[in-house]
Amino acid sequence: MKTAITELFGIEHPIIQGGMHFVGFAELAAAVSNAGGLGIITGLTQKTPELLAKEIARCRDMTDKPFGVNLTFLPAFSAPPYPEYIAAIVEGGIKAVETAGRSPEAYMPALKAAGIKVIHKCTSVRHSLKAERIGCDAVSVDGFECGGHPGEDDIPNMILLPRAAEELKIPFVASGGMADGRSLVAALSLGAAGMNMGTRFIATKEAPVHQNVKNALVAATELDTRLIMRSLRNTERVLRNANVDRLIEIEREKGDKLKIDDIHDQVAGVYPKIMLEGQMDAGAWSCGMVAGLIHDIPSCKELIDRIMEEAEQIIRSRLMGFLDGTGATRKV
Ligand code: FMN
Repeated sequence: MKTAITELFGIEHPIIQGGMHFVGFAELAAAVSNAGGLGIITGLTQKTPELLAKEIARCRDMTDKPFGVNLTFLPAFSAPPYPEYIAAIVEGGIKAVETAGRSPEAYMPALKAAGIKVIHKCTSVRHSLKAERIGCDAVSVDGFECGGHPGEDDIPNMILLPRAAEELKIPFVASGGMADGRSLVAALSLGAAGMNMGTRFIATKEAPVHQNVKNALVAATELDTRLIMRSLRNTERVLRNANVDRLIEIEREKGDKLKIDDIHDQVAGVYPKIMLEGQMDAGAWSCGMVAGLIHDIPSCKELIDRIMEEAEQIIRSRLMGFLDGTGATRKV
């Protein structure tokens, strides 16, 4: 399948693995890229630019296919040394960067000068248009369903994607709630040129996280995520657990007076405990509603091959069937 996204990034299939804190290590990025998608190393999970340079080199040892790096731009008071991280990316020969969080505008000249293709993750049409204006090559349009930070507009992909298609000139991928061939065909139908998956890629053989995390995703349903930190305008969709229930109780008690310090124990430094040690109640961790569509733990290649086969089958058989008259009695 060729789309604007496969051509932009030089990949075989229009499937991107979104950056994920304490998940997007070299093992996962390489496995996704080896399977024909675009694997992404999560830049800030590496505590220093030097460590990111090593992680890029490790990934390069595991794949000769293109892979990218995610750079999440945090509020100014906690800003890591972004120019140094970008230097590590450029020197590592990376040609694709997924930016997220705040606008990457200040860093676009450095990224473009190095010939890097930038895909910015946005949760709204207005932010997508801004990304286009400042020279991003593509956008990852992240609907309300998504794991992580869905923004504050709460527009699901059924509306957000066609709205993005109405306004954008640059290509975009659908992000949030994507899991299988059905998701890919739906995304293409709504105007996207591919899809970005986060949560689904955690439940794969190669994702270097504790087995408890993968099992929790298989066990979870679409009813099991919660939105937290809404009153701080930093909304995050997470998997429900004992500590998330406690966090929500604190939010209820404090109302508009909630400060980040009030929920420090539930959100600060919890990712290593969950992802690496498998302490599933240690705190809040990002997870999409798509957990309801995750029923197994395949390898990245099995997952991507299955998605592409299913997408082709849906297009050639199910959709064409509606046109050639055989579709009326077809269930799948
Ligand atoms: N997005 C970022 O830009 N930076 C991150 O550090 C980041 N960490 C994430 C950690 C986890 C555990 C998950 C599930 C998502 C994270 N995301 C992050 C968001 C994903 O890149 C992706 O946009 C999102 O998961 C898409 O929604 P989905 O989970 O429904 O596929």
